[in-house]
Amino acid sequence: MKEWWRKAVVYQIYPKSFKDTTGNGTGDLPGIIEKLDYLKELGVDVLWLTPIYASPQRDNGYDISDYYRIHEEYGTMEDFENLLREAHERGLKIMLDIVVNHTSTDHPWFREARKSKDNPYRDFYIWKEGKDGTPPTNWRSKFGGSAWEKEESTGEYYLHLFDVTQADLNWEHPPVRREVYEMMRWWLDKGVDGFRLDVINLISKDPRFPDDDGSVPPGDGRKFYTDGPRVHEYLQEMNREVFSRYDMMTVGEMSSTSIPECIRYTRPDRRELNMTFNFHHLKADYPGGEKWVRGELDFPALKRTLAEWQTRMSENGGWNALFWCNHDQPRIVSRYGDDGRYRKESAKMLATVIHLMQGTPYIYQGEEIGMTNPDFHSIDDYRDVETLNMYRILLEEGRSEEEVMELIRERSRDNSRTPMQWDASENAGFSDGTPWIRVAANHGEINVEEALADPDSILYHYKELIRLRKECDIVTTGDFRLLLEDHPDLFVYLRSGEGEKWLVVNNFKKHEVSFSLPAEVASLSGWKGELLLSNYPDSPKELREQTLRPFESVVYRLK
Ligand code: TEU
Repeated sequence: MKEWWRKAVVYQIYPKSFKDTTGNGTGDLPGIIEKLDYLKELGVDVLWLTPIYASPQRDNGYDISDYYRIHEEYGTMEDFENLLREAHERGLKIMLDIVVNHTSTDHPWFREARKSKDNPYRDFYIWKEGKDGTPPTNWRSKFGGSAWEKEESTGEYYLHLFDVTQADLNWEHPPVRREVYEMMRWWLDKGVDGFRLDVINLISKDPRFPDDDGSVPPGDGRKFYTDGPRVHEYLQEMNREVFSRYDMMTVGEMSSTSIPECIRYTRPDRRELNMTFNFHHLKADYPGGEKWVRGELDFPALKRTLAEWQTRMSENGGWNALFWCNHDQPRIVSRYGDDGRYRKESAKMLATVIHLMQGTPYIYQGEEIGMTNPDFHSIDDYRDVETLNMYRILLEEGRSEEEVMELIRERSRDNSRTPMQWDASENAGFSDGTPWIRVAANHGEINVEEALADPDSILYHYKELIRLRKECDIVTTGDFRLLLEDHPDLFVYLRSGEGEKWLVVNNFKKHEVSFSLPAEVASLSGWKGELLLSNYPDSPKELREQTLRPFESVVYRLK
């Protein structure tokens, strides 16, 4: 099918935490092969693997030291080729994570570059003189601290928007771009089917490198490199040199981006990317956009944001990647749902909300069984570089240990990185050794084995959503309209297309809410509705005024 990616469902695998077959406590490629039948059964089409390349693992593989080798703990190139073959035999596609905003400082390019100012690889990275003993600009790293590190041997600073061991590549330098395109083609020639491009909207920096005057929050320098001056030119070149030559899919991870920019990135006639991830809906519980401050979900803001991205992208020919979870985000059921008494109901409701919007949905490992944040209490249980940096920085700022740990429990990226829960055994069936990060204590109740045995499980709800998408084109092509915009508890929307209308009604609250038909629906001729999907066994079969129970979600086909 032309543009098959519009109708596809993607499943994200974090290999480190998926399935260990060697007993070293770290997941691996043979572990993924072992679970392909499970993924096929779920009904997904594409598997996105977060980085599997050689890496010192300071940032779990987002710090690459060799783009052409498999990280040892994950297996060999032969294992990768087996995975590709086994996946393809089952009709599953493989998407790799491409990290080219930066490399590890262990990459041979950087090892050369740091040696001297006239090294042939010097310009692969971004070097600047300091200003009277201070860094070249006041830009902040996304993981805390300055975005510049002084290299003692030459006295110049290099830029790192992330960890100090993740040096930003200099995209202005043509040999960098040539190397990147060649590497991409090398993997595509092997048979991979798509790329997820890490922070790809950060690759073009303002060549003036100005200080951030703080006039636009958060004032950390991002306005000088986010959706930067040459980013569209680079992506068009990448498309010409690489993507256009293969039948593949591309999704760009876009940090702090905007709707107009994402329209530009994804409009097919511009020949850049197929779709983008944006994070605005996952900041609805960040007060003032700040991650490291506790906050409650601003529900009206969440609805407004999702609806705006739906309608404006679609009206202008753009395409969204739809998601609640990934390896950087806390578990959605613990965040916008309820991970206690209403775990099942709220996880299903959230799944319905995201899967019935327009775009290509992504499921992050464990989301389909309603995995929760692990509720760790000691900083020693955490592994993530950002979490450990912020722990130190927040304490230095004078915040109390208790407050900092509370924040970390809520916000840490490790919330989603604990081992996949396959069964109720000691390490959740993830590993026979000691897992690299602790398994969540609730794996006795929450695991794949249990979900497969329970016809009412979250897993089967996901399966049903995937089936609906496959069988009914309205899910892919229909228009989206937000209804009851100002309702404080309900997220209601209407999809229209293919000669049908679907009404999707979701209670985001832990209490009962009475629902009466929005005027737009009541005025439709006859407005008889047939129940297509719900998350309670006895939701009304026909559409009518009703009382929605906590987190109840109902979907009607209107006739
Ligand atoms: O993340 C980019 C990114 O900006 C975030 O989602 C980041 O985790 C957040 O700002 C921290 O608060 C991507 C990867 O998904 C992430 O795992 C990597 O650490 C990062 O790029 C660097 O490669």
